[in-house]
Amino acid sequence: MSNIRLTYFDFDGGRGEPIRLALSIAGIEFEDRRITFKDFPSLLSTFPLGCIPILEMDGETWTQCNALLRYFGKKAGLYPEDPWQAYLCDEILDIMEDVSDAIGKTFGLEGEALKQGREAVAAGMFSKALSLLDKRLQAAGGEYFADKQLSIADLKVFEWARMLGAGFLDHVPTDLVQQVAPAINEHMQRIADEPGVKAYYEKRA
Ligand SMILES: N[C@@H](CCC(=O)N[C@@H](CS)C(=O)NCC(=O)O)C(=O)O
Repeated sequence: MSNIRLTYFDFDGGRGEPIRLALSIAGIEFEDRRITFKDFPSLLSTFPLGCIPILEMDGETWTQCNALLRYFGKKAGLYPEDPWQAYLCDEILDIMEDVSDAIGKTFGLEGEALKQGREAVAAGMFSKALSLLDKRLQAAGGEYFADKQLSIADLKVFEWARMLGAGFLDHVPTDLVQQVAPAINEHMQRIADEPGVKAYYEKRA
């Protein structure tokens, strides 16, 4: 019986999914608590900062997706030891936080406001981030973002690109990644074939 419980929304993406993936690759058992968007408001007061993911472990509740991802990423051998390579990995994680913040502002919008908001994010922050990610990937050798091997930066970008392609976000073109950053599209397909990633999704299916 695991003493780790991760709480996040019930979809395979966002800030929670890379942590699920890192836990799985590290071989750490955890309870995957998934909550619906509908139930979120009634549970809000139980989250220390009113947001998720949260992770319960050893009788305490822990927050901050990137800190959690780094912690379990280190256990999984998915975080560089070299300080510069670690920076390259961290920069990507924080770019993805800016991306999450930008799209987060569109949740709750409806109708034309949602459409306009989403289109602005797609043409703005999403496209800017994709261009920068593309540039960083090429500079790192084209295969992985840091250390010439799989790291949590690859997992984080992979989850986002995968979610965009799946059409999870209304009004964001599903071919945005292909259009703006072909190298990130190829990266997504390659990371999907990494043994630990493949094993996780085979188990989920
Ligand atoms: N700094 C936090 C941000 C977490 C966050 O904003 N989570 C979103 C979901 S991806 C959330 O709970 N949003 C609902 C809200 O803030 O009301 C982290 O890194 O974990």
